[in-house]
Amino acid sequence: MPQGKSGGKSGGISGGKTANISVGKFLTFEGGEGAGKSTQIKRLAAALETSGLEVTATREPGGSPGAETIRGLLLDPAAEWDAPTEALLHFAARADHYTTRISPALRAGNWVICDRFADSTRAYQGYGLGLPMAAIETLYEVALGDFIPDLTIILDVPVEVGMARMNARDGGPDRYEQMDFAFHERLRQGFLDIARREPARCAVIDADTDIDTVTERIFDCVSQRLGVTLSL
Ligand code: ATM
Repeated sequence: MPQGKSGGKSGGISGGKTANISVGKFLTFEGGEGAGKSTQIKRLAAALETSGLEVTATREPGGSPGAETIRGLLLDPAAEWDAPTEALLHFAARADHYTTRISPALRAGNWVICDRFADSTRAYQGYGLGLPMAAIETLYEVALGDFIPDLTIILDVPVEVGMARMNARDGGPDRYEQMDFAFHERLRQGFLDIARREPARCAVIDADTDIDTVTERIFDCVSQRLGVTLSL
């Protein structure tokens, strides 16, 4: 079960939800652009289901009706949010996502896999845009109390590799994809720094190789850390 409040917010303005009845696990995937999160999440979800587990795959920003509405605001190309406003919107979305989707799924025993979570706010709004980490941690406490993922997988690729993969995709670049190399390097180093600070929660996977090898590395990591047997 997730460490900390184990499926119930015990801190923040929503304090009091301390019931420790979760039996599911909460896994998050993080990384910069072009790291391959979506493909790897699909593969992991399928393998966990094959092993007999119920899986909920979700994403941020978004993942619940309210949070998807906020995602629309965040990703609106016409919007010019400053870093504090962005962080507030991400945590508002996250609080709703947690309350209405993540927590109920964990309590039902599901393994929840989330494409991005709070480490993305630390990386993008903190390391990337310069918002003080203390402010981000305050918002975390308000939105989530002491709830933290059981495992965070950080897919690491050199910036030039991620950017090349991104440019090969259909569709125009979004706001962050347009940012310069230095911004993306701050993101990468930010994610690596988060992993160094929280080694029990985070695992860095070198994703600068073919898709099958990355999947193998992820399955090994999930098996070792969470005690399930997964096969390709
Ligand atoms: P996806 O591309 O993973 O759907 O995420 C949308 C963007 O939101 C992504 N940037 N790009 N491109 C990362 C950004 N983001 C943040 O800036 N802070 C956050 O807390 C989260 C969850 C996402």
